[in-house]
Amino acid sequence: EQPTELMKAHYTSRYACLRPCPLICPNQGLVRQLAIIRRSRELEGKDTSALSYERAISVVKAYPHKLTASRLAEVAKLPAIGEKMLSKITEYVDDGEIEESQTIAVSARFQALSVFTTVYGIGATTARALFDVFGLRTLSDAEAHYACHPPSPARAERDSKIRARAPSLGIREALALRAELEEKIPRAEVEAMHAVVMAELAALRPGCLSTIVGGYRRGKAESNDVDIVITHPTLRSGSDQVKGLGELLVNRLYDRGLVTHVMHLSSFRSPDALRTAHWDALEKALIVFVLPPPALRAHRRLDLIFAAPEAYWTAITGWTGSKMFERDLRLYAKERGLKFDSSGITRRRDSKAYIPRSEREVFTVLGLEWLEPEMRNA
Ligand code: DCP
Ligand code: MG
Repeated sequence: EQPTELMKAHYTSRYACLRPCPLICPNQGLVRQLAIIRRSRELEGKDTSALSYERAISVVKAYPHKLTASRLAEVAKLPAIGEKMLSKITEYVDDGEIEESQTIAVSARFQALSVFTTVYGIGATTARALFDVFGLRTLSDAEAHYACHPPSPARAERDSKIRARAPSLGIREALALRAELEEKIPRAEVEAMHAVVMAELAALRPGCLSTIVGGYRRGKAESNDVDIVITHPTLRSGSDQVKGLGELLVNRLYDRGLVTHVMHLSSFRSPDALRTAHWDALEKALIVFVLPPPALRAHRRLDLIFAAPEAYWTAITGWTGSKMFERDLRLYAKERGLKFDSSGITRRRDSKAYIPRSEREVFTVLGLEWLEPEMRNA
């Protein structure tokens, strides 16, 4: 892939939301090696270090040239590239690999923690407890463990509050579905899922608008889940209508056998609902979906986000990602006296709300140059 003029003009920017960043960059090998270290830091609960790696990776992804020894002096001056990061990058340029990445990748601990966290509901902290406290090493260890350890009362209590007929996805169910939920979803299937959901929604409420967001919108060939932002021109924000629509749709999908589990429904933030700080006031349904026959009916993770028309375009920008793009978008807005999240843009000093009527307007209000979703892979 040829780096674009746009990439060459902006790759030194401090904010990921200003750096055009393609899905595949000229330095994918380096990105892969740094990502192993980043993931290891995350699994070990070293969040500050993980974020340093994530920032550096994002800067490398936007770098428009193949990295060679003669370019290291320039790379040293890029944002987020400190001494330690530069020495890793130098190691890669010299040897074609990073020793620490190799050591981590083959370690039993990294492999076990990585596998444990592929189970929905098992985060880094739980994974470490399984490894350190219970001495578990494999998925069958985990299965045996959870067969005789019921979920915590707090978790069971939260699950019982979900306002849906479908059962929640406990650890045991997540373990049983793990192989399918781990499969990547090709674009054609993402589109088929979207079509089915919108047809069911149209039967409940004709005239809804929707956009498939997340990695699909950024051009990924395969996704881990499907994210869809939904609105209706007559929905009033602040009323219970948006909430009602999410609930109605999930229950209808469940009755038709298209939803098997509900992990989360509502805009209420439960402490362990998501593993990261990313949240907003929008109504969300995080569910497990299966296509109707004659499709293969593999279980897929599906996130539905419901927004009033005023919040539709910020919801689309906020859920298109990437995560790094979103993080810096919020920081960039803050720097300019604004507050961005998926539910809207407000001015900090007097809480004045801006109502963008397109995604381009979201960018204009924030003072950002337009970036195609395919270039938001920071
Ligand atoms: N998002 C975010 N922070 C989170 C979770 C989500 O900013 N912690 C936003 C940015 C993400 C989008 O929502 O791109 C969708 O999140 P996903 O976790 O579904 O990630 P992707 O869709 O980007 O990739 P994939 O689903 O293929 O893993
Ligand atoms: Mg996604």
